[in-house]
Amino acid sequence: MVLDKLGSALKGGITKISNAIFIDKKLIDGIVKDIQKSLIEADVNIELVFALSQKIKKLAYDETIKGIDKKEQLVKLIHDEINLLLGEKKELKLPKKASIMFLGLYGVGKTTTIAKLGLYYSKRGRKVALLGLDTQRPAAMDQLEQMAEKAKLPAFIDKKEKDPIKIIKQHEKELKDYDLVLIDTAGRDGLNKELIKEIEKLNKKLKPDFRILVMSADIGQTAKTQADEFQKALSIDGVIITRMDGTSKAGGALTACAETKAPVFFIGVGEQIHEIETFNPETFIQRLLGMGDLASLLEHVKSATDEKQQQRIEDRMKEGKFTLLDLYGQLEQMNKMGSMDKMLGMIPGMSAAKLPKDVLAKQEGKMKHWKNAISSMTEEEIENPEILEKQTSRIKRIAHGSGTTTTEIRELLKQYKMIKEMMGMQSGLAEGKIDQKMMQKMARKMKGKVRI
Ligand SMILES: Nc1nc2c(ncn2[C@@H]2O[C@H](COP(=O)(O)OP(=O)(O)O)[C@@H](O)[C@H]2O)c(=O)[nH]1
Ligand SMILES: [Mg+2]
Repeated sequence: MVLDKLGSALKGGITKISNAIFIDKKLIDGIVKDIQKSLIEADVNIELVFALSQKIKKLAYDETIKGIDKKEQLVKLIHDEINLLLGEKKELKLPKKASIMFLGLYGVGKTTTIAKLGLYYSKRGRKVALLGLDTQRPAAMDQLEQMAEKAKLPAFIDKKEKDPIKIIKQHEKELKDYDLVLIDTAGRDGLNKELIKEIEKLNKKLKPDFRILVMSADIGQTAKTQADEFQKALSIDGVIITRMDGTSKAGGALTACAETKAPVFFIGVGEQIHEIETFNPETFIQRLLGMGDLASLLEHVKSATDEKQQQRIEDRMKEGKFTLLDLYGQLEQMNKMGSMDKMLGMIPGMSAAKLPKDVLAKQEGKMKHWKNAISSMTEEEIENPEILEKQTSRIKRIAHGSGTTTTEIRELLKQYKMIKEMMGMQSGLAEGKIDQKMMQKMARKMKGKVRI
């Protein structure tokens, strides 16, 4: 589908928020960065992107909102803001008998869209006729005729006449038998005076119920200027965006229309005659997220956050069981240079193991990755890291979700095991099971292995 990358960034962000044990600055900064990158890649206006980022950060850093409330509010905020970017849903409400005039520059997909819509509405019980008024391009009438044939619709054209008003007059009577008339007009390279004059003339003669501007998605944010210009010169009722299938700039075109408040009624998603869809921001975002509506998104957050489970982990920590969560806490503390020394200092015999400063610096970067990896784990995995060794698919999932490598996660597990062992020895020491000498011997042995 279009905007795949944007979809996976949003989905990834929401999943990370749902699964995270701590909503900390690093997690949020990472998510915001991913969303920003994909929105900018989709050609969304940079100011809108930064405004969205600021809103996410402001909420995330708000200390007064905690736990699951914060998670829910964050997910809702992302959902609603993306929805706003895409604009409000506005349906094209056709009366029983209607005519629509299509406007647009050369090659934007007017003729194709008219045939697509003709088929769309005839399938829904309308008696549709196509009227060809593009007298500018030599093959325009043939093209409309061929496309009408594909859609099994009548096309009212004149291959020789150069004056569109005369073509209208020729067919005026017959067209009265149809309840939906779709009118193809000529484009130009740009919106010049000649085009405006011609459309005004046709508008006066035909008095169509709707004037719809056709634009191609590959113009991206320029859609805003184009919609504005057409709106100023001739009043338009809405927009159809074609070629949503073939361009990375589709996000730019959609959000630009939302900014100008020009409703997008349909989107063209391919060259084939059936490849047209009504545009509804809510269903569009549901498809981007691949996760139903807002209610089901919030359900997803709830099911990923089991508060009782979280409390249990905390209780067990108090009992002295060493989980990855402990390690996470330790890593939090260790963001400051040298704090690794302090931790080692807590273990008898290890304080002697003075580490060179560059080793510590390197370790800082590694820790950031570990922290991200732990954020991507489930509670079960944090509590029993042993299951990760048994199921390597879990390691892959965590690496993928946290932007780390499986090697880094394996290393984290190795460190966890060693520290756990040391902690065990420490408590053994306290209970008098291990003597100081033996402890120091072990510590020296570990010095080469524990790369912290
Ligand atoms: N991929 C894709 N191509 C489209 C779409 N709509 C139109 N086209 C193609 O765009 C080209 C120009 O279309 P046409 O209808 O002749 O544009 P017009 O000059 O505005 O009438 C044709 O090759 C169409 O097949 C769309 O939604 N997706
Ligand atoms: Mg055409």
